[in-house]
Amino acid sequence: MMKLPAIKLPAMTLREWAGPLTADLVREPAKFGLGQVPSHLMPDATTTAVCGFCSTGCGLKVHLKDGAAVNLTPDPDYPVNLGAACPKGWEALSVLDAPDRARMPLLHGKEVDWDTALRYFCDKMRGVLDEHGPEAAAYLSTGQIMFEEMAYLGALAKFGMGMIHGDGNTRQCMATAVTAYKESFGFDAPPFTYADFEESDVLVFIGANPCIAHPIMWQRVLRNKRQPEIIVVDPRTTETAMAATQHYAIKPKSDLTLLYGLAHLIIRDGGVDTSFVEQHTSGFDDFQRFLADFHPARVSQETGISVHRLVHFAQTIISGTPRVSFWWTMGVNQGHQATRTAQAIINLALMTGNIGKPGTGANSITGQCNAMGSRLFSNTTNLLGGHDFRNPRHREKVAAATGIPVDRIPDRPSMAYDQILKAADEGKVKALWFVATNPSHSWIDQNEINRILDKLDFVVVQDMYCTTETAKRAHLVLPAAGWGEKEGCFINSERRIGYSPKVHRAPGQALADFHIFRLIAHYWGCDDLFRAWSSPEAVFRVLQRCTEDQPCDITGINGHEMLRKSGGVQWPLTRAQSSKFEVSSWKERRLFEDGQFFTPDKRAKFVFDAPEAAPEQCSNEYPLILITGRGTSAQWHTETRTGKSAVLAKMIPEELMLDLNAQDAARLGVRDGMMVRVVSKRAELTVKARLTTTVSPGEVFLPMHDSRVNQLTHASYDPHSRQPSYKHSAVRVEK
Ligand SMILES: Nc1nc2c(c(=O)[nH]1)N[C@H]1C(S)=C(S)[C@@H](COP(=O)(O)OP(=O)(O)OC[C@H]3O[C@@H](n4cnc5c(=O)[nH]c(N)nc54)[C@H](O)[C@@H]3O)O[C@H]1N2
Ligand SMILES: Nc1nc2c(c(=O)[nH]1)N[C@H]1C(S)=C(S)[C@@H](COP(=O)(O)OP(=O)(O)OC[C@H]3O[C@@H](n4cnc5c(=O)[nH]c(N)nc54)[C@H](O)[C@@H]3O)O[C@H]1N2
Ligand code: SF4
Ligand SMILES: [Mo]
Repeated sequence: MMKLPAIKLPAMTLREWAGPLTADLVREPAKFGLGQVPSHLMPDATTTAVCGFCSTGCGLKVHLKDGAAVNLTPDPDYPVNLGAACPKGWEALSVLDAPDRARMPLLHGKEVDWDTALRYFCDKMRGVLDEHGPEAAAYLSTGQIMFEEMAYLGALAKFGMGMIHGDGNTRQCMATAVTAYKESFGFDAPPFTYADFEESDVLVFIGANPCIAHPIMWQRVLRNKRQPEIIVVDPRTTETAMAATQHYAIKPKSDLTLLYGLAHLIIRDGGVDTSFVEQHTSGFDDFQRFLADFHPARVSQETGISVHRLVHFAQTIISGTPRVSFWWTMGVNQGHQATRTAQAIINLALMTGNIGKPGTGANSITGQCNAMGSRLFSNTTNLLGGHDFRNPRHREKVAAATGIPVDRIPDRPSMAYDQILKAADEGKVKALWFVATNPSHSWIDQNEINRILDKLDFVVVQDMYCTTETAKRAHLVLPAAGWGEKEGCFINSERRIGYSPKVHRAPGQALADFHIFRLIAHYWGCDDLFRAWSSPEAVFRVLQRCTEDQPCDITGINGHEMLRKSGGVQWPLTRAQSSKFEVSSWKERRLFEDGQFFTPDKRAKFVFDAPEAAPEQCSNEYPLILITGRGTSAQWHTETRTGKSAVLAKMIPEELMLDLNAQDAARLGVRDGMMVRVVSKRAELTVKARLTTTVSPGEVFLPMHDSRVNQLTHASYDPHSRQPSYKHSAVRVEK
């Protein structure tokens, strides 16, 4: 038999291989070169901003000299981060000066002036829409521009230019949570506030790796003084799993069975909060009958967790009726039964009465800085303000609030992202307009999307950088200003609306997305419709009117100024609330304190379905499951931004590494550091093997940040949310 290669302890190997641990970076940023002030540039003024990377939404103090940013530091007074920031936040300014910033519009790769670019854009788009109808052109938006901009895009494309379809990269990310909440609570309403991290007795993280992906949320967990149990459900032994008190390394995509198994044990062992269930929920009896089959022996067999440990997990949630909060991210949202899995988490919170109280909740952590803004204001699946395109009363209301004639509002929602791409493949969609997203790298089964993009009549990419994989395939590139080069608002994971100012000049002729949309409205000839949409703040006011009487009502916010002064405001804030509240009481608010949900009967619903096997299973030819996700706290998605920082470059592995369990490596004769081929039915890549115990035998892991990884992934989707299942593809590894 082959000798097993020597393995070091996982914590050590992670530190050696993946660079410094996030916790060190947060504690001692200067040691890693973060936040250095250039000595010749001593700032003369300071303003505050909200970070434009992840959905934590940290407050940053931006230090200015002669009105321009020279440096930044985390804001100690902002209620989110309380003076901490992760490496990306610290480096937010330096990535703005990269040499590959888009400075001029590019038409077929050649620089042109804005007038030429905008005429071309309007001629081409109008040509497609006139000749082939309103379904022939679509836009694909983002969770990474300000929501005033995002709303302008959605309104311009649909109400102004007459498109029916537009989706966004939030489909890749948040569609599952949206669908799950809507069905269970009656509205897409994450109930929590970050104080819940500090106020729980038990925190359960399912398919979430906050140490890497939301490091400052993790800092909030570390502030918890209740000596909490921290439970992590993740097939991999992540940094977060290492820091947890209990780690359940389940078989990939067996979460639904696990969660039903826990519900079964909670009922068996008398852990149900019957009074909450009777007063505030519906469907529990059917759920209870359904759970009868999920006895521990079966659940143990299907998840790989022993019966003894399942019982311990269930007991941790119920014994002594602790405050339990449940947190989930992409390990749940990206799956073939993602919506039901998210709802199985919601069901656990409901049946144990863990909602609407400090330290509780069924809490979806969002991803991008403004993913929550896109859920309310992107005008893609929902009509502005969480309304329904199909509902004539909603169309009337939004028409009145926006001043747009009602007959310009489509009476149906957009197709989902994958359906738009399918229609493009079938020749029904001829033109696509991408704004602040890079799907040639990030979309599932990448060779397919690239094949489809190459057939289109017209591809427009509006981005900060002209070198993105998608921009390289575009007929027209529109150069955009980025975070810090324009103003507007983001909504973070806890529903907090924060304002970010302009502190840096955009390069060349790059323009704020907001101004690009205004110019397009003008060149298209529909600027009359948007007369009231003259500035981000004016759009903010329009959007406030759209939210009136919705669960996300923000009519009580007195403009951008109030957001700047108050450390951000969580939705809702109605006029009535705002006249009644003191500023100090806005700092932290959670939903459902009165047990009233947004469904017609005000009860939260138990929703469930039988578990099914993932579509692509292992075979003799492809015996390993490929999991993908975030690599380090210094890398952001397709690396267009973070890849430009010399400081961040020192914190990441030099090349793409495949995490491979030592047992599998021994069987394959692969040694640590050897180059191997990873082969799926769709493609093969050559990468460096990293032998580790952080993945189980039979599983391998690749970070999503390398542009090749999505060549391997198998395209399947949750049927309810149509979110791609990025984390379950069959592969083999060859020497
Ligand atoms: N540094 C950094 N931070 C980021 C981002 C970034 O690119 N870089 N992106 C932001 C965005 S948009 C998002 S959406 C979030 C994502 O934040 P996370 O969801 O926390 O990150 P991921 O690494 O994609 O996935 C989380 C975990 O799911 C696990 N997982 C895989 N399959 C399964 C499964 O079947 N069951 C369970 N229970 N777990 C599984 C993976 O092993 C992984 O550790 O991060 C945000 N923050
Ligand atoms: N295999 C695998 N693939 C995944 C995932 C996974 O876990 N595994 N996760 C998925 C998830 S959760 C997500 S959110 C997606 C992210 O996928 P993408 O959205 O494609 O990733 P980003 O690199 O964030 O792309 C954002 C783009 O917007 C540009 N940009 C930034 N700011 C601005 C701005 O203000 N204006 C304009 N116009 N452009 C701007 C950036 O330069 C960049 O090109 O990836 C998904 N893909
Ligand atoms: S945790 Fe997220 S919001 Fe905070 S500094 Fe890092 S990237 Fe920015
Ligand atoms: Mo995401």
